[in-house]
Amino acid sequence: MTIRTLLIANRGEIACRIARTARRLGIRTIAVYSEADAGSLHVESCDEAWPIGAAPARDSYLRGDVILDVAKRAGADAIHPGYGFLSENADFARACAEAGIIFVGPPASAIEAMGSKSAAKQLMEKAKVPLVPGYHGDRQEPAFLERQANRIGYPVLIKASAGGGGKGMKVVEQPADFAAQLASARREASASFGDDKVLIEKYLVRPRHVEIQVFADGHGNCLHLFERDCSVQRRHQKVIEEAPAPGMTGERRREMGDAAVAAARAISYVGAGTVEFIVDAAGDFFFMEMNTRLQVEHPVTEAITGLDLVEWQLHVSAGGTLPLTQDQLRINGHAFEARLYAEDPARGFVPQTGRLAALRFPTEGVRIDTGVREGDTVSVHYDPMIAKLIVHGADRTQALDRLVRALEATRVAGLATNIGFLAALARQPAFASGNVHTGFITEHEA
Ligand code: MV4
Repeated sequence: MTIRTLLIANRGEIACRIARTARRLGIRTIAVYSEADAGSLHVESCDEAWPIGAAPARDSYLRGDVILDVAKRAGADAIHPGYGFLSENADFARACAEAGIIFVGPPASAIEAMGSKSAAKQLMEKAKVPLVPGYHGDRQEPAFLERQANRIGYPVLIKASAGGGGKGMKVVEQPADFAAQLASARREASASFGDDKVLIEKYLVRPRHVEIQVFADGHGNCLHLFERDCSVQRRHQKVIEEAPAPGMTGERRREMGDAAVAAARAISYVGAGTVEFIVDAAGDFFFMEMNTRLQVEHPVTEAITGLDLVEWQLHVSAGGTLPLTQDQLRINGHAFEARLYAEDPARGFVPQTGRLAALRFPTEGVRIDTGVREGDTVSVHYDPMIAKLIVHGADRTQALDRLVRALEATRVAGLATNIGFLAALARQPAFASGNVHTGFITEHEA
């Protein structure tokens, strides 16, 4: 199989980034766009563009049926879903396959296997991937779950089985609070996911979030492209990511890499995926979830490996074998990514909308992934991310220095952004020391 025409079922920076690689590979690109995006950069970045509906995502970028129909009419051999939107929609992946169009992502069965946290944990347990002590079985009676919490030991965390990204999580400090927190977790899970099933875990205080990039082909090969540390988050929104993870040893990297590959193999994975772990103060690591898509922060992995992950995705989804073996991969230097958002730090980081009256980026020593240009409007309809700034250096100190410079040389006007917040974060001595964990922002906030 070869991909000659690729439909990009997304918008913004990721659609532009996918189009760039497709172009370089001589692949014709088809953009799709909502009514709000007719004049957008991703439309301009593609060879051809098709309208798919009104501005709200549910009326356009989430319309799998409409997008598949465009793909057929435009003669696309493949659809790249990017991240978000349809990227982890197993029904859409299956519909593509049934229509004879390559879904640039894993098989529908692999997406489904990771869709339920409890089911995923049961699979990971069988594959001997380390799990946080906890209960992830089918029994849901309050008295039974409370006994499990006592067995695990407090504090415990109640998570929605159908959840992800921190939604519906409840920390329980002591047995007296368990029943009320369980009821609350169930209500939230039911309202957010239409499924009130929960699981119980030992609550780790201030863990690091370290994730492993994995890649598999359809011929039984699977490897990892090292780790990213994404600990620096604000309310489960990643702010600065880096690769490799500070403090990682070669031995720990091999263990985590092997565990991530085992996780991918357990669900017959194909394509790019990310296995998320939380790491405690002692350096022990535990499986959290697997994201069955290309992630926002993939450029830091590209920076330290010198590879193009979208090129690998297209190659593997067209039936190719992985271009390299595990022993051919090396980490070169250090990379950071900072996410520039239209949001106001002075007002609780509320998303901002409006016209980007000015938008200027430095051109030296930084990769800018963006889907907007000066004069464009940030609308209420989509994620308010303006750009990702990605820097690379020979070591962490040099890369961090380049990040600070890149942030200082960026100019945005017309709406409030988090640029000052990012620069202050990057200049924090505690950040420079590499002592990052998921409570970092909370603890260093004025
Ligand atoms: C945890 C945890 C501590 N202990 N699980 C948040 C998102 C979801 N993917 C998992 N999360 C967490 N699970 C146990 N058993 C702490 C977090 C957590 C977190 C994890 C990754 C990145 C940022 C975070 C911020 C707060 C809490």
